[in-house]
Amino acid sequence: METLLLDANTWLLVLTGAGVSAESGVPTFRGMNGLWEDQPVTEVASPRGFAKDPLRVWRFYSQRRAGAADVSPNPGHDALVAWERHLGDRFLLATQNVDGLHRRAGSQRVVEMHGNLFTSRCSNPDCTRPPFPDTTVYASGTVPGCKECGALLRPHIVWFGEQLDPDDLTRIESFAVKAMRSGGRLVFLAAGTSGAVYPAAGMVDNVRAAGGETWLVNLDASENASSFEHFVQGKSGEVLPKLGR
Ligand code: BV8
Repeated sequence: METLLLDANTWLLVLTGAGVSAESGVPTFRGMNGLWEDQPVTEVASPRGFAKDPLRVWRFYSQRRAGAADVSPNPGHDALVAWERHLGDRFLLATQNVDGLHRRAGSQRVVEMHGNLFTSRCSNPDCTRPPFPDTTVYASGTVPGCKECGALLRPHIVWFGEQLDPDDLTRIESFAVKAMRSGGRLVFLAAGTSGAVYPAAGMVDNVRAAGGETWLVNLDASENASSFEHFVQGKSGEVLPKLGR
């Protein structure tokens, strides 16, 4: 297997997707028995779907909240924690995953680009109540209401058609700019993602345009696999612990 050199000159930006949590038992979105198989994504992960049927959306997210609470990080998550401890502020992890497993494994320099299953917020944009930690698995048939304004609560998740948090995108971009300005070697590694969802799927192109090195660790060739210089095929829980040196 190729080796990823993590030396004093390396700045490492990692992007993870559902494949990194698959070995913890969290279902992925696409492919065999993926989450979206029996849930049309527009019906359960979009503002329109929530407006149309909040019960269905809360049933979908409550099931995932319960599932994610029951699983544990795997060696792929642990390898990323070790890389962060080795590289310090020359490491940043951007995750599309909303299951919270990276933080539970010990990752601290994490940007949860698509939000977090264990946070809810008021669906009323004019409400002053900020997003809050919420581990409640709401019983089927329940749509929780906001204590402050009475509007429906919603998962604090970025749905299709919704903008990502600009602060998150700025943090990721600033890391890459700082790496390039330092004269260091910017390395972008994507693991466990189908490369199907933007803007996350476009990160590899941005890094290549900036002259960075690109790696993909995935069970099979992702949609944007051809954009990566290095492709290590395999399970992230097996590949990541051996890849970094
Ligand atoms: C936005 C929350 C501005 C829900 C999610 C440019 C071009 C085309 C379209 C667009 C574009 N820009 C914006 C869009 C529209 C849209 C989009 O990208 N659509 C796609 C379908 C074409 N993007 C948006 O709407 C984004 N907002 O850009 O705002 C805007 C708005 C409208 C129009 C233009 C601009 C918001 C995107 C966020 C959506 N929310 N999640 C939830 O999680 O419940 S995305 C959803 O898919 C999940 O978060 C998930 O993380 C993400 C990506 O999936 P993956 O993580 O990659 O998982 P997947 O199952 O697909 O793949 C797993 C991979 O792992 C596989 O390859 C498999 O082989 C591999 N694997 C499996 N096991 C293992 C493994 N690998 C290693 N080891 C293993 N063991």
